[in-house]
Amino acid sequence: MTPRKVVLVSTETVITSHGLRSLSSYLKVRGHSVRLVFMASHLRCFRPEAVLSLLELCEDADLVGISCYSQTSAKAAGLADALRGRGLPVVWGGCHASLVPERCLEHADFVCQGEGEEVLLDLVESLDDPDRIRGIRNLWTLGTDGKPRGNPLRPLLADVDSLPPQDYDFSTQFILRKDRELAPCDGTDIGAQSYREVLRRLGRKGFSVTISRGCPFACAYCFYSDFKRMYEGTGSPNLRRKSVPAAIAELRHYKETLGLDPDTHFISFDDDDFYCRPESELQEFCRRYAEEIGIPFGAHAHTNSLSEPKLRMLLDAGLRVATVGLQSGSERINREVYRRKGSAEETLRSAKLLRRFAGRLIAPPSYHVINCNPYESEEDVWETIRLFERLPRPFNIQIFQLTFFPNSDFSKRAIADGMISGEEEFGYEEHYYDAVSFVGRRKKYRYAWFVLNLLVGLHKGDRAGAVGTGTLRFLCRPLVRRFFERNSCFLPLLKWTFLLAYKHRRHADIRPLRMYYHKKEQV
Ligand code: B12
Repeated sequence: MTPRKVVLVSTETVITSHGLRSLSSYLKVRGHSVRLVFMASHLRCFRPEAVLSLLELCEDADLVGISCYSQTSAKAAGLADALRGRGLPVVWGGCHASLVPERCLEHADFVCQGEGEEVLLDLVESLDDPDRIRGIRNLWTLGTDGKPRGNPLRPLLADVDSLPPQDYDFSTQFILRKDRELAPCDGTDIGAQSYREVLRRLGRKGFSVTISRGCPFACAYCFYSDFKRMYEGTGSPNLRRKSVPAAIAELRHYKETLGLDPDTHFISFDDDDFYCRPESELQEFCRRYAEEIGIPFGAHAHTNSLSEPKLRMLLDAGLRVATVGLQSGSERINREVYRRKGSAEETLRSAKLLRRFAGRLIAPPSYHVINCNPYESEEDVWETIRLFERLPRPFNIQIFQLTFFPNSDFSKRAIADGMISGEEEFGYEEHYYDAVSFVGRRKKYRYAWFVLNLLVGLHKGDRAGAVGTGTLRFLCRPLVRRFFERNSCFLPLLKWTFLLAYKHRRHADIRPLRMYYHKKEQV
């Protein structure tokens, strides 16, 4: 097989890119040469110099792959057009391409739907044979009639242990500097996005990784529920966990090749629910992690998976930051709208459990909450606010505005239910921290949504996120609520208060990281 030159480009604003790094390694171990390009920029569209710089880098490529989430899909489309303008064949993949393959095919020669390793390899190895390309499963191409044509999906890889570690060979990686020019990656750029505030304050370097694929749940607002539906009938397993030996071997690989050090680094496990492994498996993982890796870490949990035995094991292994998906204080919204298991009482149980072990964490537990959901009644929003009052302090609240993704089941349902009118209200091109944009766009209960947004950050002592507890109590008074609800002309006042308070919010109260592996604290 002729070795091919492939360039893989990400338009995401962070350079974690687990998917793209995995694709790159998969091709490299099969003898192809790959360059990874991170077009990380917060601008709404790329500067012409940046596009030119990419075109230069791709000059001799046999194939260019583009990856993005829906957020930067417009930028990805622009790059794909420019690359094709130079006669370069372009394949587009990732969750956005999986949701709207026909739309992406307007800008690319091929679109990969779903998991990409085997698909990309098949494509790279069939570049001279259009007939073979047309038969590649998961691939969308234009038929001879000029209409988009998608092949059936192959089952998901069952053996995730066989995947090589993600590609962190900086000598073949490039990053956009100052929004203008591509420069070689120097390794200082890897980071754990999920805990960046914690890391900044600790002065530690982050590293993000996942040791599973998929999620045991299928919450309606997450792309993963669409992904599960797409793969129905293909005989694919839902959640694929790396075995303990394979996970540890991969972590050791990163530790050795990237010089990750327990004294200076922190690992962010990006798995949707790190606690979902069976207890015996988690115990084995934790034992080996403490012995062989020993780097403090953070991990996400679903309230249903969090249990005392699991939490103890993880703390002994080095868990120091815990994040938990709470989403809404309203059981109705969690169950009927988000299709999430778990009641408010279970959330409180998990919160109490975390509170008991708080001394072993370096930051208070962090709860994730979704705001600006048009399905909520105003009372549902206040119920979430009231739930915060019942959670044991201190804790940290992170608020994400509800985003609808194009062609997802959830957005179709919301349109059919009359909750949103169309794509102009989806908000997927915005950052889901951008409260002002979402509240303005959705309009429904601007007052309640603003108050909830004000609660982002640390809840401790007399603080309730970005405001004091006294201010919160004042804002929740029925008279004040009624005043703002009736006199919407005063809402901009609240918006500016929010912007100011948000700017000065304190995002976590962090203790210096203790050398837990020298001195094990007792709880
Ligand atoms: C880990 C994670 C993060 C991490 C790391 C992200 C990263 N780039 O690695 C962090 C915390 C940084 C993050 C951030 C965000 N995230 Co996020 N994240 C996830 C999570 C939990 C797992 C993603 C993952 O690593 N999957 C495993 C890898 C292997 O899969 P993959 O990336 O999809 O790649 C495979 C295929 O898609 C395909 N593929 C991908 N690219 C390409 C390219 C080519 C050419 C081909 C052929 C194939 C191909 O092959 C890959 C390998 O099989 C998912 C939820 C989930 N369960 O999927 C959400 C998810 C991906 N995130 C989401 C969102 C919205 C975001 C943000 C935009 C949120 C925001 N800020 O507003 C940011 C974007 C980052 C940025 N600013 O650019 C959405 C995306 C939905 C959508 N339609 O776009 C998801 C699906 C969650 C949800 N709400 O539904 N995220």
